[in-house]
Amino acid sequence: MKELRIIGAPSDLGQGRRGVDMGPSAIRYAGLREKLHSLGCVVKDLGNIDVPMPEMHTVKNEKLKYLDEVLRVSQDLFQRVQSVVEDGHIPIILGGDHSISIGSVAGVASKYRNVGVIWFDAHGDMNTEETTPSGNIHGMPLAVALGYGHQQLLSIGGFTPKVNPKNVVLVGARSVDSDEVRLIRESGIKVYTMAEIDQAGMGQVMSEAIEIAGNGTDGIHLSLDLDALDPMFAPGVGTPVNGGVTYREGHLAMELLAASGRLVSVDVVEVNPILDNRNRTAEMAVELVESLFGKTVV
Ligand code: B3U
Ligand code: MN
Ligand code: MN
Repeated sequence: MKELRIIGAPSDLGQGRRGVDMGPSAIRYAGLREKLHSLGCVVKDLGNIDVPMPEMHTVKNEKLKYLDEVLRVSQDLFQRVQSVVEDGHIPIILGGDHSISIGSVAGVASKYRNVGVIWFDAHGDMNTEETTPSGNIHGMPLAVALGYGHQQLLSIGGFTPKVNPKNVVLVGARSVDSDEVRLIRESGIKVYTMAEIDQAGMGQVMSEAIEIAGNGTDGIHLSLDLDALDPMFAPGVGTPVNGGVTYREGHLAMELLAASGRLVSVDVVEVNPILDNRNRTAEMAVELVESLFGKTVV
């Protein structure tokens, strides 16, 4: 079995509120390494990358807040993730806000040139500087992976696009901006909204998602935004949206991905301990990752 490598990316540069920079600590405190070890995984924690604090920098472009700093973080994370996948291991990247996936997807795709992506999220993360209502880069990483957005963000890793839309699936969407919808439609990615999960069931949705992200690809990258889950189960996120994935649906999704045997890397993002209820969201994140790496009942 492949070995696991934990990399912390404590960045909150990509969104409006402080707190997600503490995500990696909260997830470690919830016992990530120990629990994966108990499952029989060989896992090493590589520590955190260095991330500048927003207070020490100014916003130069209201449509791309902290662009220079996000670029630096992305470049650093790209290199770390690339070296883990080059060694043949599976990186578990702990955010931080979702802008960190610009670097992690670049790193994974540098080895697995034809990687499929399952993007678990309440949001589309398909904004660009033209469509963003907030200027927050955490609303843009899926667009960047697909080759849309600011040139400097696209150039992380030295190639664009990172992924082919025919192997990209967004699961759990229920809050998409009016101008963001156009790019989602145009891009040709597959979207499973909450309505579709309700209709078909998470089992069916994930079987299809794995088929799409896995079909002819070198593996599957999971980008797990905890706000995909219902705030009842994951209250500690920056932008909670009602009507999300339940505890049981979340676990089923991870179990089906585990069973596929196709996972090559995972991001765990948007855990905000300040907004959390006794570290419940970080604990939820750890439980989901346990299911993702093979935890079963019997
Ligand atoms: N789509 C909005 C809000 C948002 C995106 N991602 C999160 N929130 N977590 C935006 O600002 O782009
Ligand atoms: Mn997101
Ligand atoms: Mn989100």
